[in-house]
Amino acid sequence: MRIDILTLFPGMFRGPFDESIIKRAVDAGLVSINLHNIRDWAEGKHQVADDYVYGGGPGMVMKPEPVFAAMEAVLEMAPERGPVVLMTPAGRKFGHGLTVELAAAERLIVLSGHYEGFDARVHEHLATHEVSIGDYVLSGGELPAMVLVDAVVRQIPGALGSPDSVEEESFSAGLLEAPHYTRPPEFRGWQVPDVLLSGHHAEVDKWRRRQNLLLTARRRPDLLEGLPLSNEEKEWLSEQMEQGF
Ligand code: 6GU
Repeated sequence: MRIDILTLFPGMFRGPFDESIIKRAVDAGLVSINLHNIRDWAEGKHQVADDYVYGGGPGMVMKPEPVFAAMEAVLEMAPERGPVVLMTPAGRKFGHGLTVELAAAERLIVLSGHYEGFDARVHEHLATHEVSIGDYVLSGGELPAMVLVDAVVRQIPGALGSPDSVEEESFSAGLLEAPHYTRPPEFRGWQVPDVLLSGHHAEVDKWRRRQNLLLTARRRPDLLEGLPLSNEEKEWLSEQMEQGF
């Protein structure tokens, strides 16, 4: 997969992308991540990329010309085509479904705005998707772009150490994930649950599944709607709920 990111602040991405799973996926040749500074396509001695808002109001907006020029140049850099995702707090809320959709693409282009965002013509004529990462305002689309790219890259087959890891992760099963423990078996008097030390894989799986159900019912009951639970699980869960969890 080829990922291109258009931003005024390519330096912000370097730390997060040079560590851990993203770095491993890049080093393994599973994905290439290409950062492009929109300012490189801005004209004039000062390469100005932003301007005042028509009609008045606070803040600055990113001018269309450098963004369109950057996009056209970046498209020419490789033959593949794919989604163009514009990060904006007014976008559709990012979630697992879109992560999987984007991870299936051969190419992904991400537009990260700053200031008050992009001129509306960028939204209308360059973006295929407008995406927000949640109901809070950030200073720019850079951190959201990193969030999106991280979520997408870990879905690429082979990006995680173990092939089971993606499948096992909470949102793939639609549930929040059970707590994990490591050694020692007792720490400051707090015990690791016996079942995890037992070596009975079937029992461990059952315990984890039930912990997942319980945690989800407590914290995110909305996620349980429409999930295929067995009758046994439904009964067990309603028992727990009757006992006030
Ligand atoms: Cl995508 N951009 C900005 N600036 N703020 C956000 C966001 C995006 N998603 C949540 N807050």
